[in-house]
Amino acid sequence: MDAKERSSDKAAQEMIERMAKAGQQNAWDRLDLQKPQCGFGKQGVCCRICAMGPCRITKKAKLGVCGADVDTIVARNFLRAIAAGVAAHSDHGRTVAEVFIATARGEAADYKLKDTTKLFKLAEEMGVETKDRSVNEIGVDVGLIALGEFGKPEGTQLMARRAPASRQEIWNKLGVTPRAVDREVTESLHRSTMGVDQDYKNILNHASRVALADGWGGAMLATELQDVLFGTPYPGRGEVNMGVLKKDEVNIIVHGHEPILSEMIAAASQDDELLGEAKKVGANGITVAGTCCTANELLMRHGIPIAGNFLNQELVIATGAIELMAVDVQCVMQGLSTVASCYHTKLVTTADKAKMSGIEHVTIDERDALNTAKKLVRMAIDNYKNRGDVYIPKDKKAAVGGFSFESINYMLGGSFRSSFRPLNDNIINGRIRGIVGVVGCTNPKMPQDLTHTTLTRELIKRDILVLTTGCATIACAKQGLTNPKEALELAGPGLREVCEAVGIAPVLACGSCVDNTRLLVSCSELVREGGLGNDMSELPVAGVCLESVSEKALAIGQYFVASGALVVFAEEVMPILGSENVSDYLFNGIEKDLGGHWAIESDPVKAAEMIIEHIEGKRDALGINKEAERKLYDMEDRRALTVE
Ligand code: BF8
Ligand code: SF4
Repeated sequence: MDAKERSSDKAAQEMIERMAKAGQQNAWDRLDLQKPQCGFGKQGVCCRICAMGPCRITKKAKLGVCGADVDTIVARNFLRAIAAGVAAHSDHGRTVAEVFIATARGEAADYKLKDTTKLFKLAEEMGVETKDRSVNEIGVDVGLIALGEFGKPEGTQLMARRAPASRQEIWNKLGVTPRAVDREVTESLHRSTMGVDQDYKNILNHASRVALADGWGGAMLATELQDVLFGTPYPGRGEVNMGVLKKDEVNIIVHGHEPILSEMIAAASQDDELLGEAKKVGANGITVAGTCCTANELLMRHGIPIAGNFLNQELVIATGAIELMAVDVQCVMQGLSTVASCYHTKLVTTADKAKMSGIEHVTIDERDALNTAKKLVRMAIDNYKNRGDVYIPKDKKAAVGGFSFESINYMLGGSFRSSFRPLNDNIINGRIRGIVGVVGCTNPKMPQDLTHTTLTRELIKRDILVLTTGCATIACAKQGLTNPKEALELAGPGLREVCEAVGIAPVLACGSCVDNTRLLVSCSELVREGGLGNDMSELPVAGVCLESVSEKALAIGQYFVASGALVVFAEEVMPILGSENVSDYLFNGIEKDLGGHWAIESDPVKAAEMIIEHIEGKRDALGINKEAERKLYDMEDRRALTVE
């Protein structure tokens, strides 16, 4: 297959060709070798939960050996995938909580509770006394309460109280208000084992509950605690794509998800002693760049460059310019070890729960984090002399990141009174038609980045503000869409006017995948601010991910649906179509229960149309389209009067 069909990213195309010439394999090649992929898996109709199986549902065999029907099997698989996604985000959150507590207790000297304003806000929300207490004392209590949310024996998620009252009522009525994360994940596995829950709607209800434990629990806590620990992001500049690598410097890639590691490597790379050592080996400096969500975390907080998203991870190594790639958890392809072995690149795993066979492991211990990071940087410096042939594509774009909930609030409301009011007003007056979250991965089944960027262009052209997270953010940034200068040219007149006045791009980079919770908090605030209905399901908003890869994306999709939003995925990545009942419930029926629903569309332009129609429908229902029309009519009237 031609490199252009594999990726819409020019730098990636060059690297794909370079790897092909060298006879090296990447994800696209492995996908080709997997073809044709299993139709049963794609439809979600294969079950291997018990030893009477594996069973798969066909025209001839309509039931599994235990008698499970297609609805049960598809729903169970969907629930299990979501539970795995929830476990991933939430385990990340739990690690952050542990480091947070160690920091507050003074056991992790290299970290600090940086954002005390946010700490005090969290303390208030959690009922932690702040009067006459030190930051660290408050921090210990906040950290312990947060850690409790993952496994507390009783009660529901504290963060779920951030949702509008109407939303909480809907959850309570349906019995899906999330309890402890561990409990919801455990119950997901229990319910979906052989011979337990056999009512697809009941299974899907729990899919909502476990997903909500992520969105309004584990992942939200990950974001909140990271903000306190590393600083709440505010808009800042950075650069994106492989052109950020430097031919004459030691290049280090940090890849994965938890900023615990990358924050320290970024700090270590600025150490004078290490910079001196780099000089001694003939390098002009040390460049740290990120891939995947870790990259978003670093761009958001420090403006550290991004080398690429999920499908770039192998390509980056093939530049021959990477001295060391340090990985922690999630979305780390095992294929990296093969590519790294073709170059001088040292691949190092750092999380004890995520090792790779035959790959060096250096544990990041929070009690000695900076020294561990320095050790890794030193390994990179030592490796500089082993470089062979280097080819770095030139492509890179200026990007702006850093749109936390707090910074959006600040940018819009100004320094005197941070507020969502101007955003609500501009949605009501129709300059901004609505808000869409363009999120998620890059999948070799589709040309890399193309659906995210085509869709985003369509949306901003039609005056829809785009908030983006995860690898979709990097896709947009690679094409200049998060850069106000370039992107404003592509925005519709209303959106452009608002963005120009505030000084932002029409596409706001909101961070990593756990940071999708920033979007939930923003939706909640849109309701609270007033004028856009009483519940999140009334808002002119939607979420979309057409290049999804990970189970985490399904968890995110489900918690947005269960929070009242429309969520659009591509058919190729939605393993539920084997059951008409499950599909019908997720595409339609669930709306009656939770106000949101799933939809399938693979074509980005058609997906944009679908979303716009949904947004206009919500606007009609709110009566704000009528208001805008009436205003226009009044103006015409007035003009007519003046002429007379
Ligand atoms: O959590 S967007 S490929 S990197 S799963 Fe993975 Fe998907 Fe990228 Fe981050 Ni999110
Ligand atoms: Fe087959 Fe039922 Fe066992 Fe699944 S649980 S493998 S459908 S027998």
